[in-house]
Amino acid sequence: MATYVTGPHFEPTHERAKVPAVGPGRDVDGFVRQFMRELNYGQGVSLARSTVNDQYLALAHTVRHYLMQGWIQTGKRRRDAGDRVVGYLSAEYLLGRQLDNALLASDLQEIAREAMNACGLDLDILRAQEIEPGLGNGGLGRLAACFVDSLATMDVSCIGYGIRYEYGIFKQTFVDGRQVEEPDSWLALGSPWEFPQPDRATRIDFGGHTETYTGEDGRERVRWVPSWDVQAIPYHLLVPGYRNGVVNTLRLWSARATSAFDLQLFNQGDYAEAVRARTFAENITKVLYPEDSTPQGRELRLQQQYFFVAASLKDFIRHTLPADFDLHQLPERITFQLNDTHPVIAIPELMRLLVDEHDFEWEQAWDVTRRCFDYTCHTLLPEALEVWPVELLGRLLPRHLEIIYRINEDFLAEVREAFPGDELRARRMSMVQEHPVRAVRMAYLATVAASKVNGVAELHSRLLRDKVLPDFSELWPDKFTNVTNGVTPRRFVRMANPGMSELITEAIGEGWVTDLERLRELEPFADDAAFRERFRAVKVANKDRLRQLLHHRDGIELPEGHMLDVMVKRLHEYKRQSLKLLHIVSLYERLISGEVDPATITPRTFVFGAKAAPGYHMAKETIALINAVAKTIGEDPRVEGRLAVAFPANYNVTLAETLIPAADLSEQISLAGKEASGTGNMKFALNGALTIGTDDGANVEIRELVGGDNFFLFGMAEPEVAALQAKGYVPSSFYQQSPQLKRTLDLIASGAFTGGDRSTVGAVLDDWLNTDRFMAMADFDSYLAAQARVDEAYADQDRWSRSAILNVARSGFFSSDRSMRNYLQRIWDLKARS
Ligand code: NBG
Repeated sequence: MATYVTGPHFEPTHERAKVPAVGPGRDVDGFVRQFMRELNYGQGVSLARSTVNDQYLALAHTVRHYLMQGWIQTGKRRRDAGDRVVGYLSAEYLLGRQLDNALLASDLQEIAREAMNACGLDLDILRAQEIEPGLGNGGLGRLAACFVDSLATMDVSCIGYGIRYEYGIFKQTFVDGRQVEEPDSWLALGSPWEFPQPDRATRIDFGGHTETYTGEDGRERVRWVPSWDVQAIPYHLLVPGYRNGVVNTLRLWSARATSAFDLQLFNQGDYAEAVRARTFAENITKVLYPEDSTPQGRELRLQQQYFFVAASLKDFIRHTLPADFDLHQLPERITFQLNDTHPVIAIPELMRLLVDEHDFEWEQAWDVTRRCFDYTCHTLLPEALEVWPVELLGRLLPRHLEIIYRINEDFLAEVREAFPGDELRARRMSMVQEHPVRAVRMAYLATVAASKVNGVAELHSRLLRDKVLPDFSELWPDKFTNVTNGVTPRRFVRMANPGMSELITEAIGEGWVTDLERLRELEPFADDAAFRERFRAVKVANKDRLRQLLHHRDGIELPEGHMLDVMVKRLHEYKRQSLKLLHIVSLYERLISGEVDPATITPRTFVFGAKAAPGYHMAKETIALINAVAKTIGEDPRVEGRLAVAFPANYNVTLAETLIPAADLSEQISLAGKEASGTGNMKFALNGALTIGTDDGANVEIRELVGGDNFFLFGMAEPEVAALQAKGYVPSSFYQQSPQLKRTLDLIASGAFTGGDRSTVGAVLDDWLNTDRFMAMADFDSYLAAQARVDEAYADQDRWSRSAILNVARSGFFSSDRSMRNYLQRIWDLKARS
C-alpha cells in the first residue's frame, strides 16, 4: 500500500489520524487543503492572484487525486488476476466534460461545492471553464464513451484504445446564418485529466516494401522493410466507475516524430526543412476527421487508423501481457471490439505480428486472430462502408495488403466450396472490389475475421443481415447478432437532470442509477396527480436552466411557457432536418395566411442543434435555411409569443446535458431504414420527452416499450420505403398532391426567408422536388398529421405528464449497462463482476 501514497505529506499530526492512509481526506477540510496545495504548488499562484483557469485546473487535479488510488488498485487487481480484457478499439470517444462526471462517480459533488464555497469560489463557474474533449463526431463516439463508463461501473476489465486528436470536432459558429468551422483547441488551457507516458512510446512503421527470405528453419518468410516511421506516445485518461472504486483506462495515442528534427539542417539554418519531418509525423494525430457517415478516401485517415491500432496491439502484447506470455493463448487474455470499420486494419496487423514477428504458421495465426476480434457495424448507408484503394494500401502498408489478399484467397476458396459453381457469389463476397477502383472492402474483411458481427438496434441488425451482408449471413448465420445501443444513466440522467433524479430517488430509492430497469417502479406514479405536478415543475425548472444557459452562451432569448420541440444530432440528409424545417414553415404559413389564428395554437419553440461536415454542401445549405427561417419568424410580430426557432451554434455533449432534460418533444424523424439506432432518442425518452418519430432504428424499440399511446409515429415503414423506391420515386408528385406541401414550398421559393432573394434557395428546392433521396416529401403529410396529434395531446397537460412519466419508467432498457451485459453474453463470453 505504502508505495501508492499520493496523498498529503505534511498534514498536521492531529489531522492525520482522520484521513485514510492514501489520498486526501473525504471531507470539506481535506478537500480544501488539497485544493489549496494544487493551487499554490501545482499552479504556482495564491488564491488571491489566481485566474478562473488556475482554479479550475487546481480543482481538476484535486478531484483526480481522489481517483488515483482506485485507478492504481484496479490496474493491479486486474494484472494479478490475469483478467481477460475487453480492448475497445475506437477512432472516436466523445467524452464530454470530465469534472462533473468525476465528481459524480466519486461522490464528491457536495464536498466540492462546499469546499469551493469555503474558498469563496463558485463551483459552477469553475465547471464552466472546462472545454470538453470532443474526440468524436457524433453518436458513434458518444456510444464508445457510454460503453466505457458502463464497463467501469460493472467492474469489467476494459482498455479503451483510441486517438488523442490535438483538435477534436470543430467548433461551429454562424456568420450570416452560415456555418463556419473553427479549430477546437481543447488542450490550449491545460489538460488536467490526462497522463502522458512518453517512456512507453512505441514506433509505428509505414511505407516501403516487402522482401521474402528463407528463415533459419528453412521456411519461406516475409519481411516488411518500411520507409518511414513515427512514435506513438500513450496518454492515459481515467474512466471511473460509479461509486465502486473501479477506475479503468482510456489509452489514447499521440504521434511524434522519431527524431524531433534534423539538428544538422537546423544548425545550417534551414529551420523549415528541419522541422518538416516533425510536422509531417505529428499531423497524424492533429485533427479528428470531420466526416460523419461520408468518409472520403483520405490518406491521412488511413494513417490515423493504422497508427492507433498498431500502437494498441503492440502495447498490449508488450506491456500488458507478462513478458513470457505464449501468444497462442492470446484470445484468453483479450477480446478486441472493432467499433465500426475504422480499426479494421488491426486484423492484418495482428496476422503480421504473429506470422512475421512471432513465427506462427499462417493457419495458427488465423485461428488466434479470428478468436480475438468482433465487429460492430453502425450504418446502413452504403457510402459509409469504408473501402481503401489498393493503390493506397500498397503504398502505405504493403505487407498488410499482401496479408489481406491471402485472407481473401483462403476465404473465397471456402465460399467456392460451400457454393460450388457460384462464381458470381464469390465475386460479390470478395474483400476486394474491382470497380470503380480496385479497393479493399473493410466491412467484408471485418465480417470474415470477426467471431461475431452485430448491428446496433433490432431493425438495423436485421437489415444488416438481410440487405447489407446477405451472402455472409447465409454462409455464417450464427455469426450475426444484435445489441441495441444504450446510454449511460449516470451522465445523461443523474448528472444532467438532478431535479428529476431527486424526484425518482425519492419515489423508488437510488438503485436505478446502476440498475435502470428499476425505473419501472415509477409506473404507478404516473397516476399520482401530486407526482405529476412535481414532475412538471422539474421540467419547468429545466427549461429555466436552459433559458439562462442560452442567454449567456448564445445571446438567445427563449420565450417562457412554450412547448419545447427539439431536434439535435449531426446534420445529414437522411436524418431529415429539412422535414422538420418544412413543418415549421408550414405552421408559419398557416398563421400568416390567416388560416389559423395564432392565439389558438400551442405556443412552441423549436430548437435545433447540428454540425454539418465541412465538405457537405447540402447539409450546410440546410443550416443556412434553418437560420434564415429562424430569423424571419423571430422578427415577425404576427407570430410573436406563439412561435420561435432557436439554433444555438456548436451543439456538443455539454449543451446536450442542459438541452435534453428541458425538452418536451423529441424529433427522431429519419427515413425508415436509414438510422442505424440513434442514441439521442433514448436520452430524450429517459428525460421525460415524448418522441415523434418514424419506424426506424431504436425508435422501434422505444415505441414498443413506452407504448403506442405515448409515442407519435408517422411516415413510411422500411418495406414501404423499399417499395416506393422500387416503383420509382417522384418527389414532385407529392408537391402536386399535397396542398399544404405546395404552399410551404412556394413560400420558401418566394424568397420570404431570404430577403426576397429566390436564387439562394434554388438549389435546395431543386433537390427536394427532383431528387429528395430521403423522401421527405413523401412523409410530409403524415408528419404534419402526427404533429397535430402532438398539439392535441399537449393541450391536456395531465395526459402529457402521464405519458412523459411512462416514457421514463419504461425506458430503463436503454441503459448502456444493459448493452454491455448483452455484449458480455452474446459476443465476448465474459461475466461482469457486478
Ligand atoms: C452511428 C449511427 C447511429 C448510431 C451510432 C451509434 C455512425 C457511422 N453511425 O444511428 O448513425 O446510434 O452510430 O451506434 O456514426
